[in-house]
Amino acid sequence: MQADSGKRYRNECTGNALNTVKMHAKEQDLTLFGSCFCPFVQRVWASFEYLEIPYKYYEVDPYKKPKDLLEVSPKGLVPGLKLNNFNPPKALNESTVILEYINDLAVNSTGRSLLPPATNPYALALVRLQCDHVNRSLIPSFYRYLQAQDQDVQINAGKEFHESIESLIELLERSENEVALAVGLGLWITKNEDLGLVDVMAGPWLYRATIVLKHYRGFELPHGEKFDRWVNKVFYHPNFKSTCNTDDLYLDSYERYAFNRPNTSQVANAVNSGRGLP
Ligand SMILES: N[C@@H](CCC(=O)N[C@@H](CS)C(=O)NCC(=O)O)C(=O)O
Repeated sequence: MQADSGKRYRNECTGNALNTVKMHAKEQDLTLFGSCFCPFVQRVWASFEYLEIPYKYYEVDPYKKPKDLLEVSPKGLVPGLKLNNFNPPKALNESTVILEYINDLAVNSTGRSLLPPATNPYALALVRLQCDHVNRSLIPSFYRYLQAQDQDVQINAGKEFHESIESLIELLERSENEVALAVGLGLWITKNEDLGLVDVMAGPWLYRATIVLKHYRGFELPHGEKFDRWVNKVFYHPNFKSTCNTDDLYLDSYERYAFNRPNTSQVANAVNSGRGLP
């Protein structure tokens, strides 16, 4: 059993993510309020890169809740998005809402999209089913597993996380089998090289699972030809990779979850008290 070494979460990006921060330091119409370790931020951040929408990246400490963060995100959670082209500026919060917003902006400007075309409502609905599963099952089970302390609870939580990944695979296969035109279905589809909504929705937790759950819980992602190929396509996609930090940043930042320190975060408190995530 490892011991809690008291490491703190980081507040400065490293590796590829740091290079990307440096390239997005100039004022723009949109400011992304982010924190280097945060998977909810990474969803939006990788999407900004993919959609080719100009933005400024602004690092904040969401646990200190600075005033400028609270102005854009009422609970002081990252990501937040500030819309500087309004006077006075407007703001949005919630990663899924911000994602839909910047995707709509892109459809009307750069022409890029993370989603199937609006002319294919069934394909869109299948992608939304995948994303709903990620939010309501994959993400809560990731934190339950990481925060579980007793060994038998850990074993069960690990099974639950594993099963949640298997259910996601079924939903990915369903879209592949049921939708003829694969545009917008993301990297699961063999010939697709474009990021899709489910890739950015799930990718940040799967990525952290390979580093953090592996280190603290000895977890391995399930293996299978199609799943391995998908996961690699997501992790090595240039727009995902450019928002990844070095492994040490995640190991340090998640130690507080792995030892379930009191008051780690709003997410950790929600998991401990059996409430839905904030
Ligand atoms: N539902 C939110 C969750 C965002 C979230 O929980 N972000 C964490 C960082 S990973 C945070 O800001 N935590 C601050 C806190 O716990 O006070 C979203 O999807 O944007």
